[in-house]
Amino acid sequence: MKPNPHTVKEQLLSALPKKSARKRAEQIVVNERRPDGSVPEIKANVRTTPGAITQRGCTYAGCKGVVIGPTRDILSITHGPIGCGFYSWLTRRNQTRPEGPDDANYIPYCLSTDMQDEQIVFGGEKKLRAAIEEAYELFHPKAIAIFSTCPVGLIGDDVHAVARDMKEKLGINVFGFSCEGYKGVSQSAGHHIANNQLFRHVVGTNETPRPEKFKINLLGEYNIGGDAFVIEDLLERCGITLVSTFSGNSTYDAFANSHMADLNTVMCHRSINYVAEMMEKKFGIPWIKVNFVGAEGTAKSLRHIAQYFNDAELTERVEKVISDEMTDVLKTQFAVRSRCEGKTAMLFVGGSRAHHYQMLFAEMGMKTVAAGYEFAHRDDYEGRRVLPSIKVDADSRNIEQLEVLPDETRYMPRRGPDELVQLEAAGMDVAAYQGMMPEMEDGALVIDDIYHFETERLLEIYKPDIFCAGIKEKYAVQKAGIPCKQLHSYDYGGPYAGFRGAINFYNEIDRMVNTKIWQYVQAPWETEEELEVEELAS
Ligand code: CFM
Repeated sequence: MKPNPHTVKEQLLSALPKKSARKRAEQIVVNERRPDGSVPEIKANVRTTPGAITQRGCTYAGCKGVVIGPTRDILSITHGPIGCGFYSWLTRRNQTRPEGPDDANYIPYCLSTDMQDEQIVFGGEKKLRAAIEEAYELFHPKAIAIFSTCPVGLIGDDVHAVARDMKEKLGINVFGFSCEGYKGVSQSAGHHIANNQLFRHVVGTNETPRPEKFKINLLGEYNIGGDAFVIEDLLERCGITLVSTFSGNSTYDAFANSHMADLNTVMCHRSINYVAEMMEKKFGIPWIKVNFVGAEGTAKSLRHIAQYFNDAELTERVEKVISDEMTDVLKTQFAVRSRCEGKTAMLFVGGSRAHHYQMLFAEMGMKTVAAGYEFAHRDDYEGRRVLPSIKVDADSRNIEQLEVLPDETRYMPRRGPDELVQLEAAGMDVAAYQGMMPEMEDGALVIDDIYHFETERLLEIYKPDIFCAGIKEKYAVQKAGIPCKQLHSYDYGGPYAGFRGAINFYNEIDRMVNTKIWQYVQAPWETEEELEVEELAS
């Protein structure tokens, strides 16, 4: 029998003390799409209750690991104790492909100031300066980025002053991030801090003109498992020029030159919407929401880009690429549907994949019965239309909000207001994102910042055919007899973006949900007699 989501919600809350349950109730919502297009309000981007096991990461992770990390030729130095550098070293599968053998790629390196007691007591700026000089001597990079870890903020090291001095001394771009792990309630704060500094120190610093006709940036695509390679190839075949990607397979120069594009396309709204908005304000580049996860989403996104440029030849090429690719996509879809139709999935991932991957499951005939983000905001759940009603709390106020004005000489609106209205009328989300909940079924459970306890209860109650999360959850899920697909790292698989990626995903999920292996999983205590104390001791 299908579980009643309202009862499930009560069950989840019943384990908490009354006051905590009351607060938690606002983060667990039964989805409902109302006739006026609205959905219920969900509480998000708030502190995790102490004691709850959360999936979340820290602000440093969002800044260094997520947004800047995938750029291969910015040399990243973690200012802090060695653990922060070590545990953020090559743990995210953002791939990169330097153009030639002599092109810089610092991603394999882990640079840290290795802060010790002495720096905690007497300050770490001296050691940071020395580290920057040493790194410069070794690599001669175009740019150096300094990332602050928790103790840096606690002892008050001024990484920005050090960056300014070193920039002058070395003659390269050096900039710092106040992305101390505790700065926000999650890694989301780190995204914002990274966006601000990229915009302030890098975007628009390279004026090389771009002669191409159809120039776009791709924002919020991080090349996990090679996704960006697939998208790059698709765009190229369509004749669309990718000026820069923020930040999968990216370079410093591409960021610096990105204001030459005529359109910003945004994949992961959560992590990079700030750059899109700031570029709109300063340079007049409009942004649209795209999604290259799922064959349908990919086709729609390509068509929207073509519509934006309104060029018959481009449209024809885009249609040709789509129809070439769709033959194989449909063949695989048809094959897997016979085995996957009606199966259920749950997705609990960061800030956009819990939404995007529902499309891929839908293409296989599978249903998403519960989903949620680790750290996204209400606009990612309910759509940007709720932005004016989001209360700014002390934690959000803590993160700098850049005041951006039109550039005196370089502001050039790429499209007039009328043209933008026309594009919207043609079904395009111009400077808009509809959010996850309007695309989920009524009765689906939406849970923000899911607690591990709740994950285990959901598995028991719903017994979904697949649960999507990350490495921290993976083995607990499998021990419950349910396959777990990691949607952060792709379990060493991928790519899953674009048409080719969709085919990969269909095949992989088909294999996972139809294998019998998980139903044989039994914990030893479920089968064996309880061992006597003496036996255990021997
Ligand atoms: Fe955006 Fe991401 Fe995600 Fe994200 Fe992430 Fe990621 Fe993610 Mo892991 S930028 S919000 S901070 S799509 S690392 S590539 S998979 S939690 S859903």
